[in-house]
Amino acid sequence: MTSLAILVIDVQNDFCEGGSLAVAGGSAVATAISARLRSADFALAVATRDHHIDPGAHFSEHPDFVDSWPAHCVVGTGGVQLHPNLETAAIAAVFDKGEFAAAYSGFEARHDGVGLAEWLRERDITEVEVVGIATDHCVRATALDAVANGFTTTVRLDLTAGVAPATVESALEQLESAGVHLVGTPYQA
Ligand code: VGL
Repeated sequence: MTSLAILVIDVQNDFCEGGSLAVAGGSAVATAISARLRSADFALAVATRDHHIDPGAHFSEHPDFVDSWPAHCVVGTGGVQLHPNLETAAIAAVFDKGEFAAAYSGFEARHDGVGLAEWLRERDITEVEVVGIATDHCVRATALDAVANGFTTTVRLDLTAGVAPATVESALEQLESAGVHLVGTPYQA
């Protein structure tokens, strides 16, 4: 399993209970991911963060919760920080995305100027396990990009939380037809 990286997607205060765009089950998923990260059953783990400064129409005062959202994960606020239930000891690097435009995929994120795909390839990673928030948005987009970048890709549904049942359902169909392995049962609030 030494070629496996765990990608912890957007487990941030604003996406968990009490945050500005709270996803039901977010803080429980953070705890469950921490247990996964304590196993030694992977080569490395990274985290991504939504990291907004002025992402334009991604924020709205009248959000549709599909393409526009309440302000969230704004740089300089507590909401952008990783949730305290997420143990970060095993996380090798944090990748940030979305400063000036919507960025759902972790593959749009950068760490010290290096994109995620390049960073993983430099470390001989060939397989990824995607976990985090939200199943129907950033987890979905990250897993689709992982496959498109040639990584063998699994989403651990028991380590994800989704915004809405209808979009989770269509996300799972999309992931399956893209060749993403789906493991576990989605968290239901
Ligand atoms: C996300 C909605 C808006 C996510 C980000 O992390 O899945 N969802 N921005």
